[in-house]
Amino acid sequence: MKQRNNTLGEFIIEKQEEFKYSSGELSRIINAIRLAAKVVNYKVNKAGLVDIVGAAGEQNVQGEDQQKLDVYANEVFIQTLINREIVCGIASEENDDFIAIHGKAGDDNNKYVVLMDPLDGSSNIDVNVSVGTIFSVYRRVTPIGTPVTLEDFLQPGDHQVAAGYVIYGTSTMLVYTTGHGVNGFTLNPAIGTFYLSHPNMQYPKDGKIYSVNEGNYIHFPQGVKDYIKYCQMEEGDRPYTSRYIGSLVSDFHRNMIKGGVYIYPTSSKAPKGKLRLLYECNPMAFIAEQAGGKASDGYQRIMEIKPTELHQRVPFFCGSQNMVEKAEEFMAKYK
Ligand code: P6P
Repeated sequence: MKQRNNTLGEFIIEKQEEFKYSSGELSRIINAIRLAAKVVNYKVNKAGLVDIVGAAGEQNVQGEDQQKLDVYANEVFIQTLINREIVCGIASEENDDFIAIHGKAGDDNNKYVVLMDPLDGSSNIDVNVSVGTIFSVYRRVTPIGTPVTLEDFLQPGDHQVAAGYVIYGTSTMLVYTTGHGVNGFTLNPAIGTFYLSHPNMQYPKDGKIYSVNEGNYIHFPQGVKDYIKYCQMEEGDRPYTSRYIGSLVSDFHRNMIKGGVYIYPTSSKAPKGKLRLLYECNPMAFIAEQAGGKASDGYQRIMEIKPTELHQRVPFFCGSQNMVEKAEEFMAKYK
């Protein structure tokens, strides 16, 4: 059947009935993210032209130099969500603590929380490599009408009601799921409209691309070292191709279209891994599983992990099901 050239706005309205518990608030969250993505996209595309490139001189909670575009993107997404009065709390990679949001009437009646990495891969901005925004949405677990608490954010990934990313690349795309498959929308910058360009995205079960920072090889667990050697062996459809952009959203997006696996393991330099569970791994895992892919920490499903800290890090193995499972086989040998 010819896919009608839906705009994101039309798509959200059409799918509204799928949000059986939502009175339209979840749709309004996606719409808020749609607007913020356009605003950030405009600045990202101008980054080389105006003085917002380069470190802001401050450091974020991760101790990483905060690029001005990081700060800008964080403020745009936070403000857009606050203005729409649809969430009761926001957690961001750029903020030490979560942000409690009270309605204009000072109420706490909104029932969703949003967690995000407003500009992942921002160290690539100065070298003109694509970057992305990652977001994750939960229903709050504490009583509506009471102030949001840390408990509302420390939920396992299986409780997500929506997750997605924006990739600011050769074209700007918004890819998201609400638990009913994964759909990708491409921005037409001339008119500022997202069009459904990638309906029902599926992770190929197999692939020939592995994405890992092999510069850390000597620091990797033996199971990861063995898997990398497996990928490099001359046998069957191997050796695979190594592709690592250094931007999770970009590597993930390419692997979802072409087939592949992304691995950020523990290492002696990153004993718990580098990626954050709440606003990088869980949302990408939700998308991966909804597209028929897989996401684990090398041993268990990412979305089963019960979070204990807002910015906790986990090892991340994500992508084509058969490739993740092969990597897990090597990891299991040394458990
Ligand atoms: P490394 C970007 O900082 C990021 O969080 C991911 O987007 C990316 O895949 C990874 O870290 C790159 O980390 O240590 O390989 O430079």
